Amino acid sequence: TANIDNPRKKDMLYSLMDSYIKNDVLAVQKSIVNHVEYTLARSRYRFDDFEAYQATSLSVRDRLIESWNDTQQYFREQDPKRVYYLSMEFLMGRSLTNSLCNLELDHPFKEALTQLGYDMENLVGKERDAALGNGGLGRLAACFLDSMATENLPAWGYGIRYQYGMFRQELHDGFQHENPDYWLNFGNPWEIERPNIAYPIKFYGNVEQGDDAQGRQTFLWSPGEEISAVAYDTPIPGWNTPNTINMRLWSAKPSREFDLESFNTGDYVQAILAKQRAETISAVLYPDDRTYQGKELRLKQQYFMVSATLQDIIRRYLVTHGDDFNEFPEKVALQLNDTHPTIGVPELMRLLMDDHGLGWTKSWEITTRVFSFTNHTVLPEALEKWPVELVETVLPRHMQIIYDINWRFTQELRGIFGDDTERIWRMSVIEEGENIEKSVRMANLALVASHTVNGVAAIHSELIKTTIFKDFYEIMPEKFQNKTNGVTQRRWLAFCNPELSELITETLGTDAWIKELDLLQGLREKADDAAFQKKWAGIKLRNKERLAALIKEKTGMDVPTDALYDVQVKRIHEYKRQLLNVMSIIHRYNVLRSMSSEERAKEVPRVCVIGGKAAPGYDMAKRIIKLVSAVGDKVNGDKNIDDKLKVVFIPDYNVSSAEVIVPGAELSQHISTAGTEASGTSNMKFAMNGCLIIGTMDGANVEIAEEIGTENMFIFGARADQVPNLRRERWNFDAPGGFYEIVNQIRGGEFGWADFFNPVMDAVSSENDYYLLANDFEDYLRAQKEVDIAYKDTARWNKMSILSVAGSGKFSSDRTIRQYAEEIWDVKPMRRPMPTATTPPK
Ligand code: IMP
Ligand code: B1N
Repeated sequence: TANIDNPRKKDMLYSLMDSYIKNDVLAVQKSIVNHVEYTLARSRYRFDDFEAYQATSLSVRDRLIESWNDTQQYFREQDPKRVYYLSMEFLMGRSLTNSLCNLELDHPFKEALTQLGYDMENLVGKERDAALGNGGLGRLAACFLDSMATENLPAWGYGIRYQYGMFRQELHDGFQHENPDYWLNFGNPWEIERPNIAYPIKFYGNVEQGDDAQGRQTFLWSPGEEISAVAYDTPIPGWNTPNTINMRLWSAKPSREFDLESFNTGDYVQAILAKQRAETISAVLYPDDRTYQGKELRLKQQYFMVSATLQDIIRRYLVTHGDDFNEFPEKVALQLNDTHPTIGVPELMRLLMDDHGLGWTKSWEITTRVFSFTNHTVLPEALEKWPVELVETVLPRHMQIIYDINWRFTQELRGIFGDDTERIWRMSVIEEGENIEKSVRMANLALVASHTVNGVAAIHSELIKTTIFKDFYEIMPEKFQNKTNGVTQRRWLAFCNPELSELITETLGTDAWIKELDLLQGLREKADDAAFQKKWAGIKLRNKERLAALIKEKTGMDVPTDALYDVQVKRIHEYKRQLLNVMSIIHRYNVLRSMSSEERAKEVPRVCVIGGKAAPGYDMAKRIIKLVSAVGDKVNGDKNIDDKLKVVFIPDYNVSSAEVIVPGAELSQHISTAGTEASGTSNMKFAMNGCLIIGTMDGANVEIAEEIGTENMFIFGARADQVPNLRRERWNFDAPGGFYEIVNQIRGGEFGWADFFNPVMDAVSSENDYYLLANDFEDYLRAQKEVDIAYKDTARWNKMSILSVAGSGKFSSDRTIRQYAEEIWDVKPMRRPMPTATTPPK
């Protein structure tokens, strides 16, 4: 900064960097070869594909950094209100194609590499996925970053730089095995380490109360452990904008200052080793999706993330505002991605009160004006509850603050409800009672402290008002909003399906849909056009060939391309009902076997693809994976069905394989029990790529049906409002004979492993059938039959496919983000001006 204050020096520095790096083919080649030689220290005459990938990425990163620096500089000058998206997960996937295409540099880079003798597609395949997330929630955060950059919002993503991302799934004999994903092994060219941006993070110890000179109470937290959070930045470019925003991930390092005495008194080597253990905090992503485990390390991770983040945000604020916090809520919006970062509420209170000397009232006013909270599930097993004893041990000062927040809140409740203790007991941030462990309900804490809470699809946002948050809705209805999820059409259509993307651009006469997805409506008028349909189908066929190649690569299996590609890829979970899918596959198999070969010849051939990971401790989900494989083993080897049915389990489903699977699918399954899937986002991706949906009226399916029309989907099953009753009546529900026939087939060992599958069958038998498979089974088969009928009518199918794409405009995360910005954050777009070569930055 000393240089910036001196105008002569500033001019001199500016002249050293005359303008942005050039992007002609020769300049690109020079920068790649420079990185080969000077960064990787390889010979420019000899570097392999992986090194070419690294050097290419680094030269893309150089360009990102220019744009990033100028965007951040501009924001610093203008000091707009910023939004901070706090998330324990960012499922980014690969960056090379995305960055190049967002910067619109894909052509010169491709040409540059071709001339050097490298194939871009090959290099792209060398990149490891950044899999710092479990599934939908983490991928949503990644799509949001892309949209926030594209919409020019002054936004930041904050999270953890896990050394081990989501495990890599392998199947051995049909059983899932988890392998560590040490994704940083060969370096990560997209990140910038910031050793200077580091904050102390404290744990354990005790709090001493005292008085200051003015006689105010003071709280001195003497921690038992202190570590350091170091920043790693990943630039996030927008599309068709000069803005590049930042994702800042924290990595745990031993702190330097703390604990020096133990080095002098005790065993030096032991002291070093003890410090080294600090790094375990950011070591590994918890691979549990929607089940909360109550592990101490997870609580420490959550606190680690929010404490570093809030210290960073306050530091940034203080630079321009001095020690005056009055404007803080006009400059800062904090979005909690589920309750995972909710310990940030007492942390902000602590920082304002104990570190910056504000009183309770002022601190609470600020806190409640900056936080808002997104709920992603109504499944009770996902609601976070931390044992008070644990919080007291790990974060003693925070436990005091939580008690204080709750004391004031329950006082308020008593004012409203008098002695309706039952209700106050339910709404309390602290859960206590006979035979239950006293614990902190994080959702209640988030609700009390946030100005807004939102669900992620219309049906889900209604449901939370009548179920998990009913009591809160009754006294604070104004806090409740809906923000239907979306996905970025850049990654999930424009870049992963280039042929379709080109046809869309050609047809609409503009590529503006890449930013304004509603323009896809313009495809409607082409839905019946035979020539257009032919092009459309041709593109799908080539995408199916890519998918078939992926299946071959991952499983060794050959699948025909003239079959209907039927896909269900998502985390394996009972509520998502992969089992229902498997049972209908068995039904199809039975029908095919019972037919004469003439009858069979008329049947639509199907390739049924299932993929997804089971949480390592989720026994039932793992058994379901084995069942898919067992059914595949039997069906795929059966010579009596004339190859009319293939069953494939694609191992290690992740973002980069989704980018091939989604464009190649023709039918995709989103068949959760109504009322259980908060939104779903892959349903949107499939619809956008011309894949038809078979699904229940759950999550965002409901709105997809509104947009593209139920006649263009295959809807079945109980509706959410019927589910509670159906559950109560399970015991006297007379399941269709066909359902139990299949249960008995599995129990009888037709697919082997009979004993192993028994618990799975028990879980769907009579009154145990919590997810109502038996109830929805027949209607599901009916919908499947309609799929076959529609598929035989090629013109009709193609029309439905075109109309799916035409109707998917609503599901752009750009739309979602605009709504968050306007209706929750009050953050305005701020596009930086393009620099000119002659004017140095102010
Ligand atoms: P959904 O649950 O089907 O809506 O999928 C959410 C999104 O998460 C997918 O479209 C993928 O982009 C991403 N994802 C990546 N890996 C996984 C996984 O193992 N399970 C589920 N989703 C994943
Ligand atoms: O969040 C997605 C939704 O589209 C899905 O419907 C929803 O199931 C998913 C604890 C979760 N809900 N809850 C989680 C993930 C990790 C974890 O540790 C819960 N994920 C969802 C995006 O809104």
